[in-house]
Amino acid sequence: MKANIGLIGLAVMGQNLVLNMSDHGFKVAVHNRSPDKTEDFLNGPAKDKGIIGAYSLDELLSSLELPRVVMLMVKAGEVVDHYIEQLVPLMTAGDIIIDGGNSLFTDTNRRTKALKEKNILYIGTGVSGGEEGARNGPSIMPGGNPDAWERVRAIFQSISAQVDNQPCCQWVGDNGAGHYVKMVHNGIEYGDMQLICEAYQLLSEGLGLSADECAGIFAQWNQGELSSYLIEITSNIMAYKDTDGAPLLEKILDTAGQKGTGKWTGINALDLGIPLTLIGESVFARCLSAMKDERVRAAERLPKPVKSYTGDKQAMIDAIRDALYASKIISYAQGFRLMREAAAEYQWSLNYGEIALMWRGGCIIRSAFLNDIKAAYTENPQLENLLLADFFVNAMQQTDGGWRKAVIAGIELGIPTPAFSSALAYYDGYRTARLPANLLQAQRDYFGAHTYERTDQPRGQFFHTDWTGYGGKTASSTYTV
Ligand code: NBP
Repeated sequence: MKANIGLIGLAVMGQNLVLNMSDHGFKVAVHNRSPDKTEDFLNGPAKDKGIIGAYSLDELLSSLELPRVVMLMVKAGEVVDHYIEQLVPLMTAGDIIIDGGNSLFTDTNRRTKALKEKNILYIGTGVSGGEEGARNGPSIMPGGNPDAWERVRAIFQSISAQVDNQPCCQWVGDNGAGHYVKMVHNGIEYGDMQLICEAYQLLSEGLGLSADECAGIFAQWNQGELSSYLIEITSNIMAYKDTDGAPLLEKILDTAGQKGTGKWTGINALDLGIPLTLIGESVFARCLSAMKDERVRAAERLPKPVKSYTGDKQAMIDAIRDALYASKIISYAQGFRLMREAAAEYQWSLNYGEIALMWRGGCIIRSAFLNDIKAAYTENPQLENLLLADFFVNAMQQTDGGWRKAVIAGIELGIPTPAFSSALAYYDGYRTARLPANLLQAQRDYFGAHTYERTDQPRGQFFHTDWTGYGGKTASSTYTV
């Protein structure tokens, strides 16, 4: 019997996806660069599951039913191009290559178009949820050549997470749309994690609460509007004890790593001119944390406010929860706003409600809150910004006071809250009809003759002033600052 799908790359994600497919009744053939890993897999976790081992690409392709589907779960970047180059000469028109790694969406744009010319159908798909998700049901975000979707739909929608009997997997859009949405998902994950870390530092350092007390607070928060996988595991982490009975969390070095998808999201937001401040701050917060030795030296030289919190602790705990919830809303509003811009820029027709549903299960950012986002887009699919949906207008009103109180406490106590406070600055900027950019435009016109529009003249008319009396009357047309 021929296999329904071939998978290349038997590291943690590949192995678990294969086992997941096999459990759902699909016959899978596997290949890995290092043959010993294929052997170990077939004799270990895949034993007696009828999975076919292939030790060359020829062997892999000849074990597949037509049209052939080959999924790559390998290191993103050149390795993907390398496999595509090797596979294409062995394939025939209508065969499908899927890249399930964390590829940059522009690479997926390029690969989809190049393979279309060769009549090979390409899918670039985000797969979220790490090892556990891959094994038991990830969130899957496929995009690429839509002609490939019907052939792989049943496999993807069976192995994905299911919430309310709906698969956390729908077709996202053309070319790199799937990898783009996965990239934004990862950026949002950076933001959610940073927000939780800021709440943790305010609770532990600001209010002097123990790890167990913090664990209890997060467990409680997990019952309400913040209910999510990340809040749940945070509570578990805080309660976890090392062999000596002390909280393990307090012994973990405070330097964060990253693999680049948060940075990609920030770079794309800058390219598209969309404020994505919370994710940007979250990436920078990881960078700052990584400067450990320098921070230790700076801590000895630079004074910290000598103040401790003396107010009502429960009131501040509630304020920190409000700050976390309000900032999270800002982060998702910014992320969805970015996707809206990307859809226009790259000619994708993105379904924002479906995207929220796909993220409800399997992935790291799964949360109850995504249902509220779905509801907002169901009510108005053309919603300009999530913040303008009635539900979120109301949520911002409810949390405004607590959010400001928590940020002020951080400022007074010298505890950094880059995501809480930049989210607040974005919010205050977004809801301000008149910003000081009039002065900015005047400055640009003063030193570079960049011109400005006037409030008392129609939009689109540009004026230049000779501010000093000795400048010329010519406006700049190419020099831009
Ligand atoms: P890795 O990203 O660590 O990739 C390991 C696989 O790539 C192995 O099969 C390895 O073969 C192969 N490979 C490498 Br490395 N260099 C190669 C080369 N030059 N030629 C051929 N094969 C090569 O595995 P992973 O963590 O399972 O992730 C797979 C993909 O899924 C990545 O793109 C990752 O970003 C993405 N992803 C990972 C997670 C996660 O939680 N780990 C979550 C979501 C998405 P070998 O065995 O011979 O070394």
